[in-house]
Amino acid sequence: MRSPTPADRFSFGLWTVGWEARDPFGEATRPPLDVVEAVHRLAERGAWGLTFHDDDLFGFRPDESTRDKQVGRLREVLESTGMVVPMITTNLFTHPVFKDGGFTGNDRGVRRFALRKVLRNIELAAELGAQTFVLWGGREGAEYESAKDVRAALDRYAEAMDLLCAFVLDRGYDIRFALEPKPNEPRGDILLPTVGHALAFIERLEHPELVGVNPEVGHEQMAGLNFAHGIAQALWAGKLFHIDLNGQRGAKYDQDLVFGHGDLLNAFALVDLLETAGYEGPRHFDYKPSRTEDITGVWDSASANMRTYLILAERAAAFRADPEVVQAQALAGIPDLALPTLDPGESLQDLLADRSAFEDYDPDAAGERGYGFVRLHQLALEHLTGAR
Ligand code: GLT
Ligand code: MN
Ligand code: MN
Ligand code: MN
Repeated sequence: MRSPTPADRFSFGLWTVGWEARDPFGEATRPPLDVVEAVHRLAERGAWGLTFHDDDLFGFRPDESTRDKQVGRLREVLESTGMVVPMITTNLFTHPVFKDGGFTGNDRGVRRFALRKVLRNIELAAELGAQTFVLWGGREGAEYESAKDVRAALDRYAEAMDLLCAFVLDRGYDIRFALEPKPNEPRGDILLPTVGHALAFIERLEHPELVGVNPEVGHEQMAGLNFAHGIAQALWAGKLFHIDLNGQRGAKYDQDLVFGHGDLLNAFALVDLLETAGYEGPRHFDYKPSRTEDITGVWDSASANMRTYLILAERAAAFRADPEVVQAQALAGIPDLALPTLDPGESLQDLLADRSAFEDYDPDAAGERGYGFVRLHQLALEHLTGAR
């Protein structure tokens, strides 16, 4: 397998490799990781970009000199390594002030503070050339129905997004927003819980063209959904602005495993989709090196994400190129689905007049067709596992 290169556009959150592995039951198992060290180690492994929250880089409410110093250190290491910052995001979840949410907290002062914190970080995104601004609303939600007026909360969410879009337009920044859905954790129920909810929300905003989604593999899988299907719909809607790749094993707490270390067949389908659908955005890993790992394990796991992606891309290409697969796809009717159901120029009236479509159609005969989907999927599995 070839090594990753910047042309692959692999990026990592500073909070991923930098996770000290504190969980609800135990303290940190690893020391803090400095941003300069992180960028060097990622660059030497072939990564292209670093992403971060404001708090990851300079903490919550730093004084101006600390903030400037940290941004300066980041700029320097970007310059010396050639790494870029394709995406920035704001932490609206760690500090107690956000315990009932940022944009949709019941407390109006908290909402105004949250907006200012995000606006400040959008300025930094513009300064560093980041073109995507992610918003994960992990604290936007509730544990109890009686605690949140969900329709009012959605009004406030939309109000916030409209303000952020107006800001970017007013300043002339080349930045688009990507909403990251998650069904639950840390809140009992999070607003905009899935890709579908987010897509529907976006269409009701004042500037839908500036807002897309940043789906995370594990988050959709926590909701029992097919991630590759969700991504296909986001692509179809022109809304896949960014993506968080990782692994999740079933509907349980958010595992943030290495990409491919969860549902491997779905990861295979996903890479096949991204590589063939013309997605040109970052391949961003949002995983957590497991708590059992020391720093060697951190860097091994970072490399594992990129290596898995490249392996799956290679296997997916081999799958598509296999003549037996092409034949099985034809038998399964895969190419036929791309044909419009009506002929070019055929009208609804023509369809209504076409006896072969209904009166003379033999549904029983059509119902006897075998599609061969199982054989086709087995061919996929054999390519994926290297058996073919
Ligand atoms: C947090 C969350 C991730 C989001 C990050 C962006 S923060 O780690 O669990 O899924 O992508 O805010
Ligand atoms: Mn996650
Ligand atoms: Mn996460
Ligand atoms: Mn994520």
